[in-house]
Amino acid sequence: MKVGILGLPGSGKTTLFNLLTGLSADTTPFGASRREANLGSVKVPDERIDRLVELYAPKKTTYTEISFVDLAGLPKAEERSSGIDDLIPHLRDADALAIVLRDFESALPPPPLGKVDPAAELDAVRADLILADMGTAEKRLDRLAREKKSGDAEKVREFALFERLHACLEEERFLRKLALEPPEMRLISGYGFLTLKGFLLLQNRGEEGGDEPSVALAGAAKKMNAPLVSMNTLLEKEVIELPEEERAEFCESLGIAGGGRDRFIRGAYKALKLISFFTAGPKEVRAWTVTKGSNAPTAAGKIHSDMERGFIRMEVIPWDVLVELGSEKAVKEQGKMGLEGKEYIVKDGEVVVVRFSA
Ligand SMILES: Nc1nc2c(ncn2[C@@H]2O[C@H](COP(=O)(O)OP(=O)(O)OP(=O)(O)O)[C@@H](O)[C@H]2O)c(=O)[nH]1
Ligand SMILES: [Mg+2]
Repeated sequence: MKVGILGLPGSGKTTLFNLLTGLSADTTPFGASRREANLGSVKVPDERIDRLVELYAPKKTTYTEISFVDLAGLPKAEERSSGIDDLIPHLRDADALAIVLRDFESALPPPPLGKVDPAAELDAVRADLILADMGTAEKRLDRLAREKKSGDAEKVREFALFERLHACLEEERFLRKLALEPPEMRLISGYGFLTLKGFLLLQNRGEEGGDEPSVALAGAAKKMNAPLVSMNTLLEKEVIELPEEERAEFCESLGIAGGGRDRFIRGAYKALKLISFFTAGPKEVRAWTVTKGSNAPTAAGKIHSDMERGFIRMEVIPWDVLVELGSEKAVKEQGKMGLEGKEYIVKDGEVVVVRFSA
């Protein structure tokens, strides 16, 4: 699973990428070339795993991972001829997009819109995404207009669907606002529409900003159904470079909560619309990832394809029940273990054992 980091030039994308990954990609102003993309992956912090580890003391612990791609800044309006086209292959490839909004003063580089205005930056990025999708929809519509002349009912239906998409974008709304039916989603899944993806917003603060999200951005994020994280990325990097026992005091002296890196990663995870389930034993405690709403065999297939093919049943215990009662045995004795079939929808935080025939 991959999250693309985008935003206007100099909004702090690469600084964020470095905070997330612990890498040291170049952040000299205007230093990065337009096509350059940095790629790195990070463990998703998860307290539930830590609790399970206390219980099982396993030889090995495996967290889930997300990869992040740091992209060049979107071009400014007057440079639009170069378009966001260069970036689109990277964006299409991402499962969710994180938009970095600059809310800090600095001369180097100056704010891309001439002044610090994160809400306006969000509008600019949104407009770019909508424009890109509009281009995709128009290309397909042109083709379908010709194809549907044959009277092919399927093409006629598809044409009508793409007209709906186009109309939605013309109203400056993201495609994810359309309540599309599963067959419609399947029809358009191959086009890589950007405004269908999950989104996450970062309000990138300056020295005096603190880390409470501003009301205006919180409103915009809510409308987009996107988690919003507010932090000073540069400072957060200093924080995590300190020894753990010094962090709290440092944060307090700066008037920030800290923990921004973890908040952001968890937000990204949320934007991806994923849930985690766990397998736990003395050998390994491990988190697995599956799209929200997946059934038990699909989830089992993440562990091993044989488990999906030969799926019989799934033993299910919510992690907190397991931690509270202290052992699988105690859970079973109290009748708190679920034994679920193929239709069962796996929920976030369940510890499972798959029964299958090889
Ligand atoms: N004060 C302050 N400065 C920051 C913050 N985040 C980044 N910067 C500075 O802003 C400059 C640009 O940061 P980058 O991370 O390179 O920005 P970018 O969005 O990757 O820039 P492009 O790749 O050129 O589009 C660097 O000098 C950073 O040190 C922040 O939270 N606060
Ligand atoms: Mg950069």
